[in-house]
Amino acid sequence: MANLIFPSDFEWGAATAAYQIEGAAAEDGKGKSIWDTFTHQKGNILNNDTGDIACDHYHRYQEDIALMKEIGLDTYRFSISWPRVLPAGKGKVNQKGIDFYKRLVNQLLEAGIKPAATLYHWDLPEQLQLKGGWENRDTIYYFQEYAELMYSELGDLVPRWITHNEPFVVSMVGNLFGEHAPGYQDYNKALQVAHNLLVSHGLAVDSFRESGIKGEIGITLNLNHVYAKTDSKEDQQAKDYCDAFNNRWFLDPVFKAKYPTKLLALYQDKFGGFEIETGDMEIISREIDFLGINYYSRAVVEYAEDELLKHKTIKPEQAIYTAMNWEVYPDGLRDLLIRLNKEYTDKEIFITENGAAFADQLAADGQVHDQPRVDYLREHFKAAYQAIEAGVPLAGYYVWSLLDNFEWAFGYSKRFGIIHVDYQNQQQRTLKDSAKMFKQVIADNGLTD
Ligand code: GBH
Repeated sequence: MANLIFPSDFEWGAATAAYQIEGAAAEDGKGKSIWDTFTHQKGNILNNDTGDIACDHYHRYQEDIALMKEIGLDTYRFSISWPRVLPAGKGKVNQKGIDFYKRLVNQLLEAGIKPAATLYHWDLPEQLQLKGGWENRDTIYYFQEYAELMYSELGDLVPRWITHNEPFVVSMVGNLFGEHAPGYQDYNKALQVAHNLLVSHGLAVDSFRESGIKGEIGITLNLNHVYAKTDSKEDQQAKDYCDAFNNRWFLDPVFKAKYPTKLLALYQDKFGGFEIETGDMEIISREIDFLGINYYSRAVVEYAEDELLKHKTIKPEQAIYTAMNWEVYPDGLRDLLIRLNKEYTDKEIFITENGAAFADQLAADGQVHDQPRVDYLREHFKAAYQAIEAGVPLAGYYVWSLLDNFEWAFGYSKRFGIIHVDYQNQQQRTLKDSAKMFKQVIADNGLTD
């Protein structure tokens, strides 16, 4: 019998993103996104995989909703492909794209599953990238118009909205590390992109309030709880820099209307800064209804004199690592939630993503015995429970991911799903052991420690 029981209104869900599962990349009038372009340039993605077909969810969404229902999900988080509904990013609407999301949302509601829609999970319309993408301030206003379109089309049906997924990854991984579309390695660009994303978030919140629709709106940040290798003053400084770069750069503007002072000064000194218009910080810090967090692992850092940000990440030995080489560290989720509640917000928090990639195999019995993922999820559920016990208003938990899918730079080589997808065999879906475990957790609204 389950002895760790969650609050009765706690919501259990799973998450996906449009480019990672939909496929139908050029169907029914969809425009190209920067990910279509990026994946078709050889060498960007492992095995030169693309999202052209992905899980073919665009055609199989009914089957996928039936599987969600079988697992017993309370809620499902998906993202809307901006170029599917606005092929050029602005202007002419693609009705067939709108219709797809209407069908999806209506069927979810019919199945008793609460839809949660993310407006931006990285697939910027290519036409907007040609005009400078997120670095161009105009994109902010096009995003707001796109958001308004979706509120008016789906606002009565979708009770939970997320403006952006992981502005850190969009700005830094896409424009500083160059591993994601659009593939730049330019600090100035990355900082301007981060700022513009945040302003666009605030404006999309404004439009949401003005629309008068009933639901709730928030933003999803990927947060990396940071630990110092030792108590030394240097390592503590390293931790502070790493936290400012990864976490506070986004948390502080959203909740405190300012950038971290020390890091902002360093950026201004080093790169001349980026453009912040009068009123931007007020826009960015508009009141939201909830904070979404994506948690996968922690960071452990030590002091590194030669680094711009005075730290480097170390990989603790004697730890378990996932197929992404990310350390399994459930306590970090608890610590992070407690910190957010203490330092940033009393609002509800949703874990909008948590999960792990492991080298799953379809076994001879036709099943997928993904014990490492079962263990990973159970330990993180327990950490979430502990945070609730400590008083954190954690309201729901979306597992990443519903399906194995296109894992960005790693293509199809990494499997995060609780449902196995056999890309070689007509996209056959199989519930993994982790999905069955999750089904039980949902049925019990809790688990046994
Ligand atoms: C998410 O991003 C995305 O929202 C989702 O689309 C994606 O499929 C999923 O996660 C899985 O990758 O190398 O140890 O320093 C995750 C973003 C950013 C996760 C940085 C881990 C650092 C790990 N992440 N990160 S480490």
